[in-house]
Amino acid sequence: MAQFTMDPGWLVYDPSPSPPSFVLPPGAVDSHCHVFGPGELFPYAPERKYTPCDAGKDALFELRDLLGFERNVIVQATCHGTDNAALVDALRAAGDRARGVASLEPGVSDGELSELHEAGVRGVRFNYVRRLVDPQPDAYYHRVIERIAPLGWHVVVYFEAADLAERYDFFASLPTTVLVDHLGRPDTSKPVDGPEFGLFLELMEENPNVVAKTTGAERLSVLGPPGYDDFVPFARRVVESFPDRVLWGTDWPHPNMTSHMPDDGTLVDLLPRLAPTPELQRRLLVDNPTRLYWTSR
Ligand code: 0GY
Repeated sequence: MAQFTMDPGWLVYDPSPSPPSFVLPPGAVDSHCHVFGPGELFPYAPERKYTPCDAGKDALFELRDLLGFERNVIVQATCHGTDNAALVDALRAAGDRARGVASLEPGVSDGELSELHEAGVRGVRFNYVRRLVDPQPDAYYHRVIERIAPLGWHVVVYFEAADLAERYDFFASLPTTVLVDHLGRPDTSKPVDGPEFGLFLELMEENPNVVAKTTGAERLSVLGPPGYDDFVPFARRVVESFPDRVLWGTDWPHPNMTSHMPDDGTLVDLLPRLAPTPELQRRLLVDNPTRLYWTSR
């Protein structure tokens, strides 16, 4: 049986987050969270760049219920490589209450693809963050897209803001919905109206198939909790400009945090500042994720 020890200094998720004061609308979806292991049952990938603490499906479902979400979108994390077994196990256990985003190689078999689809996977993730993975040439990702296109899945991309200029044309060329993790990781010490975030807003303006996750307050804020005040204007700008093309999620169990471990209840309590009206909240938390994950094929 494989034994894993989490990395020295790894911050473990908060085992007892506060129940939020903000009451989520009925049908709310946590659109970005992960499961890690447990390593004994679902070994971490040999090529991984970090070894996390175990954070299995039961803890995720407990958090879902405590915070008041109805459903989860579980995103394959790089510590599991392209072995999606822990993800599939969590999706099967959740039934219709979860959908998934997988990591795939172009050589994935038809059998594995249909198993993933049947379990609830509706997207594939391309991760360009070098501390997490070694990015591949564009041709590799095009080959993956050819494999998933018949299933009607979308593509999730994760990249650093400084790398957007280099990837812009590739992202703009993709034929699927392109869902961007963590607002494209803006530097929140820079102005929301500045050129760096301007390029991300331009990507959204020019490409109606680009959708943003307004996630990552805890990793992008320099000012930190409880207010994450420097993150708020970035998320709010995107929510107000593109109300039908935004999602939100906790990012539990918050891999690779070094500054602090957030209280997930505090993160939920940020929502009225990111989406200040009940209408915007409903689109962000219910309508948009339901359309993308529960009404597609
Ligand atoms: C996130 C963020 C991170 C990690 C991963 O797949 C991953 O390992 O996405 C990160 O370290 O920024 O969304 O979970």
